[in-house]
Amino acid sequence: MKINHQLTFLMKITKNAIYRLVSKLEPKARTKAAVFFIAAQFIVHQAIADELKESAFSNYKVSEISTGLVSPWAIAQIGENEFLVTEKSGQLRRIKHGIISAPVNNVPMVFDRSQGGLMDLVLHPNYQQNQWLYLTYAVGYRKKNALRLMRAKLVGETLVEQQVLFTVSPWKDTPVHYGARLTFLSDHSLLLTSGDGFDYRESAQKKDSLLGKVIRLNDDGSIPKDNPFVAQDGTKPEIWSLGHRNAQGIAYDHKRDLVFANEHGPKGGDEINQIEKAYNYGWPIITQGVDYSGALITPFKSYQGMQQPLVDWTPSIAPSSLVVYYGDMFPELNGDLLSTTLKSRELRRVKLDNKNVRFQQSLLTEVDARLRDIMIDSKGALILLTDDGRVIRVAR
Ligand SMILES: [Ca+2]
Repeated sequence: MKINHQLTFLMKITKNAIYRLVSKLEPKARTKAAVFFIAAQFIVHQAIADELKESAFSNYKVSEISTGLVSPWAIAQIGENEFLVTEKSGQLRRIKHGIISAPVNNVPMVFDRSQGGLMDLVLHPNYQQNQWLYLTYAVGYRKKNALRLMRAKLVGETLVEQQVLFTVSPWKDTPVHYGARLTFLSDHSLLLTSGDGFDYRESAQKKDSLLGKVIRLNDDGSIPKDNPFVAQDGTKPEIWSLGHRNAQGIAYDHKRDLVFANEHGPKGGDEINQIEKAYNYGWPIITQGVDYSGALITPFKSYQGMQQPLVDWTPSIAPSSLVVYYGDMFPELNGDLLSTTLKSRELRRVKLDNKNVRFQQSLLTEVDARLRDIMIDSKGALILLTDDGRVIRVAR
């Protein structure tokens, strides 16, 4: 594990420094120094053991809440034992005490093809008072489609008061790389990830295009006045940050007041970025990855004015959603970034030390599934969606 490497490295430096000091001492003092050195080594070894023990994620139970969903994409909790879940082909369903309902009525028609369809589902921070559900989905057809954001209320088994809030422009003719994840910030504005559409990767650097961006809107779809490019001619005022490829996880960390997003790289170069207003995250000018063919995308791995990722995953693990864990059930995970993955069939844990990565760990490999979405339930348990149609609960 990484942490082990760091501490071992530290020990080596300390050891060399001590040898240099000791060699200058009188014989009697050397004996004392040797005793001190052995004690110091013991303390460092103990520190490694403590750190590993303290950080271990164990003593948990994996249970299945439901099975039989078809390509579920997102899940949100609406009651004690009640969830809403999207299926990519266009169904919104309730799950109550594990029982999956018939599709909710009046869900908008979606463009269901390849990576497009009904995608994210997030509750307004004041959902208990206002009942607003936010949904993202692909609209259009093969030659002209786009990512759309809408909100609505679920009354009985029907979506009512539907409002289309936003549609990404320009429209595109590829059914892939939508992004489509949502998170609310503390001021109740929201961030939406918009993918580069695959064939339009150069657009990720263009401020007159909404492809390859993180977008910020107010909860009613209007454009916040403090967005970074509202006053610039020839730019899209919805842009919050640029240079993204296909971000499928975004999370607001309310304790640190930071936003994190993960994104798919090409072959290699998957990333977690800490998202800041107006920052450029580099795609496709900088990346650690190469094209699927193995061809070089760019000669640059760094470039002035472009942010390096907080985490680079080369080879790719295919990150699909992201949360920052806070809860009473698993204190050892508090403040950790938890990223579901498709390709590497694990939950990737990233422990931070301030804004730096302390270590990473692969969790839940025994579930052995492509993990599509994660949420923390009201008790602090982890709720996971698998591509093979299960809702899984990880609890203690
Ligand atoms: Ca990047």
